[in-house]
Amino acid sequence: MFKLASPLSSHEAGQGFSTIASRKPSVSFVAISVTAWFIMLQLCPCQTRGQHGTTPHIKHIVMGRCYSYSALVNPGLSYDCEEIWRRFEEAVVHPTTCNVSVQDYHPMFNLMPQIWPCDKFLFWSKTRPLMHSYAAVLRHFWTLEDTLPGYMFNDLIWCGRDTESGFDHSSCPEWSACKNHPVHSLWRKASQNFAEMACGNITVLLNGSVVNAFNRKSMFGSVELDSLNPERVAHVNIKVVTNLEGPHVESCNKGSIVSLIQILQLRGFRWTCSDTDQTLMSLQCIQRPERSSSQKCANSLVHNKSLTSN
Ligand SMILES: *[C@@H]1O[C@H](CO)[C@@H](O)[C@H](O)[C@H]1NC(C)=O
Ligand SMILES: *[C@@H]1O[C@H](CO)[C@@H](O)[C@H](O)[C@H]1NC(C)=O
Ligand SMILES: *[C@@H]1O[C@H](CO)[C@@H](O)[C@H](O)[C@H]1NC(C)=O
Ligand SMILES: CC(=O)N[C@H]1CO[C@H](CO)[C@@H](O)[C@@H]1O
Repeated sequence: MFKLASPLSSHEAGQGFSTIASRKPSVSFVAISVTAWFIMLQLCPCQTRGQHGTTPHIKHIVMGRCYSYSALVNPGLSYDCEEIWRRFEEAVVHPTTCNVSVQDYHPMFNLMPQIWPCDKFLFWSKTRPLMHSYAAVLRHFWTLEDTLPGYMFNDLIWCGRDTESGFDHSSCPEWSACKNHPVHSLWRKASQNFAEMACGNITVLLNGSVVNAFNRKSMFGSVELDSLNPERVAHVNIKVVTNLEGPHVESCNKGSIVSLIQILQLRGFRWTCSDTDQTLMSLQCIQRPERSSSQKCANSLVHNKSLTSN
């Protein structure tokens, strides 16, 4: 229910999180504050205010998602969910709060091997909501959230306590406060694995309405790009998408996308770049019916009946 500052928006690295601090308030207070938060979230997509503790019931959530994933979402491989939780707990609660390295998660990740079919990998940065509908419409895409670790830890927050063992449920540090933040390290490792496995044609969805659509500090720019293997990846197909109402800040030949293309070229990738993708445009029109009357949407919806372009 609390779709908040997701770790997957780790793709906007360096931000803090927000969730509901768990104390023991009365039921009505909870109801009021939940409502208030909900309203705030509708109004304010800013995901920055920090200082909230480990997500309540994290063990049940993580293990429930693990069982759900192996039984329903992606049946086939079986995972030892109990053991995965144990390794997770060992990684998080032993070192100091701000010092959980990527290596500390290796034992846990070793229990989660996954193989993905080629041509399905979808990477994104600062386009999370649109990415979700895009992946839902073009059913064949796989994102980090479709991997076991992505599925299990999506939207959760966690950290240990410095002085005693166990999770800290009252407050966790911001990402920027730690060299090795427990949440950040897990997402680094998950993103790295995901990118290393990528093969065939891959798609990268970037936001042309922001400065630095391609940001070297984002999870895509700092981890995933460097983990892509030019021998496995046939084409990097970049799609730059701007908000219908603008601003149109970056495009395939403007701004940081140009640097991305340079990096790809230097590393020997073949690439394509599109900033006029009809499917993406139509999706935006459908999601914002109040804008569908705009000329852009009218054209795109009348002349392009089918959403699945290929
Ligand atoms: C972080 O942990 C590593 C071992 O996991 C240790 O070598 C290092 O000194 C620690 N750093 C800090 C700042 O606590
Ligand atoms: C681009 O980023 C802005 C600011 O974060 C966001 O409001 C907008 O929804 C994003 N656009 C797309 C197409 O994802
Ligand atoms: C991969 O992408 C290239 C360039 O966009 C395209 O020509 C090719 O048909 C694609 N291959 C597959 C298997 O999708
Ligand atoms: C009006 C409009 O945007 N039409 C587009 C529909 O889609 C085709 C390709 O799929 C484009 O060439 C048209 O420009």
